[in-house]
Amino acid sequence: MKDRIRYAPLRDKITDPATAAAHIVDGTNVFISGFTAGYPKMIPMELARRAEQGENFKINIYAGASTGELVDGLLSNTDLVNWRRPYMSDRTMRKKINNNEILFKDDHLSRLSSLVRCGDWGAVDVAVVEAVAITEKGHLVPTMSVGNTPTYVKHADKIIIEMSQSDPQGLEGIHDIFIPEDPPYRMPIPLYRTADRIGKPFIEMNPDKVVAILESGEKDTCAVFQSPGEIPLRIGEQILDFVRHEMKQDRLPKTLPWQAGVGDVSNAVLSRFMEDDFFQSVDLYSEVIQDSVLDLIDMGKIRAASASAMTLSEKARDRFFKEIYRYREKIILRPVEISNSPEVIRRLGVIAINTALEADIYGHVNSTHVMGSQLMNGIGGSGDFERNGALSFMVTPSMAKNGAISAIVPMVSHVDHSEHSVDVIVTEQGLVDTRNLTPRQVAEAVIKKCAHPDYRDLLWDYYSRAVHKVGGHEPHLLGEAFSFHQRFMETGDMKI
Ligand code: 0RQ
Repeated sequence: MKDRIRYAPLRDKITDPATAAAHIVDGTNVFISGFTAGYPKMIPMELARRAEQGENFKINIYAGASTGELVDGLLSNTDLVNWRRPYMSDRTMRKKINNNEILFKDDHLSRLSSLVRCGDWGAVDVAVVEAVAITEKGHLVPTMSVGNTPTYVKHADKIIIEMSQSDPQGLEGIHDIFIPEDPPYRMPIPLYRTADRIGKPFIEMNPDKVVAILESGEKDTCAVFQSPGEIPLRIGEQILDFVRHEMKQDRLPKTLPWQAGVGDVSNAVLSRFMEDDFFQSVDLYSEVIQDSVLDLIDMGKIRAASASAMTLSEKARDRFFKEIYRYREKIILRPVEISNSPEVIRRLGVIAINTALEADIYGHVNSTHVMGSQLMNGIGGSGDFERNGALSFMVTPSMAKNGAISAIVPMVSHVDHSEHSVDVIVTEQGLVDTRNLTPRQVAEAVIKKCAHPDYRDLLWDYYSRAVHKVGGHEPHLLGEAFSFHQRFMETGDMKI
């Protein structure tokens, strides 16, 4: 491990997990690295061990976005979490948040670092971060994600480092760390092309704040990607057909970068690029890089891929690590406030694709709360990209739970993305470009093209009665707007 700590004075800080974790006690604000990958593992395991031995304490845990089983799963199972921010996707944690046992607030990911720097999240007591190296000058080289780590390290009173032995030192050079200015006197972020590097290849760190360094052989829990099913492929195909058509008509420049959220649909869209001769040289300006990006790089189709993290399957991670020097030329990992910056997304003209739980007939979207009340994961970066993209797609299968739920409803039960942020709605049934349609035209097209045939008559019945009985710009029957949801909650099926 000593070769990874090139700043010699810090080698004295190598210690064991119990000694390191002693800096974390009841009420400590713990700010961790991690954005789907690159989160600490040794300290959470040690905290869980203490809890299992009967120590009674709770911590506030702040990450970049979701982490893995060893953080959110383990800490929730051992009842150690008081507050958790931001996005998470762990089942146990989700349950406890919905039971109000864990305090949670959903935020746009791009805003968080700045809020922390302004002190809005309280004191940064301890930063716990995973790294592949410490440079000669005592700066930190992160692992597979950047997230909010630069800000957490900058503002922490104490820093604990988990030095990964499983991530290769070849990751050094892939990161581009730039911390923008804070309100009210913000200068522009000087990023004009996806491939631009505007910062340093390490996170600036005051080595005097480092209280402990641990040797870690633990690996990130890997993503599991199945080959895309029929529905994601159909959605992906329609998006590419639509964009190709817009580009051929000269309504959209050919060089716009793409963003795709996490999950099967994003993977399906990207895998469609492989078979498509029209898209030969693609830029990705996204928040997460998934398996299919490596395939596209191998095919020579990627000019540059910029994100805040790499979320890979085990197989893809092995392949990436083996040929890291080749992949590193195309991939840039940035702080999430840069990868998701509204300013940069708008400047570059990103084509954004994100996933909804449900959309309503007028194009408002719920991505986060099932039946209006139960948190699923959080808004993540979807709002950053949908609101600011040059062209914003919102995608969803037309039905969930074996057809008992329609993803197209009269009125969404929670609003994350309003009609003003969503340009195109896509299900496997069809696609509606809402940009030049009135709300009534949107409703008619969405019912006809996006809703599943099993729900079209019900939706049409609601809409036509709303038009005739109430009228207006976006006609609604307020007493019935949530009748689909109510029916599901009472009978287990939205159909009558
Ligand atoms: O339930 O897990 O019990 O089977 O929701 O749905 O279809 O598997 O889709 O995994 O892509 O998740 C919106 C949650 C979709 C996700 C959401 C049920 C369904 C299933 C999952 P089960 P699918 P996905 C990148 C950008 C917001 C954040 C974001 C998400 C489960 O994409 O969190 O985009 N997005 N971030 O059965 C009730 C409905 C439902 C429903 C689906 N209408 N009502 N349940 N389900 N539709 C991430 C970062 O920022 C890092």
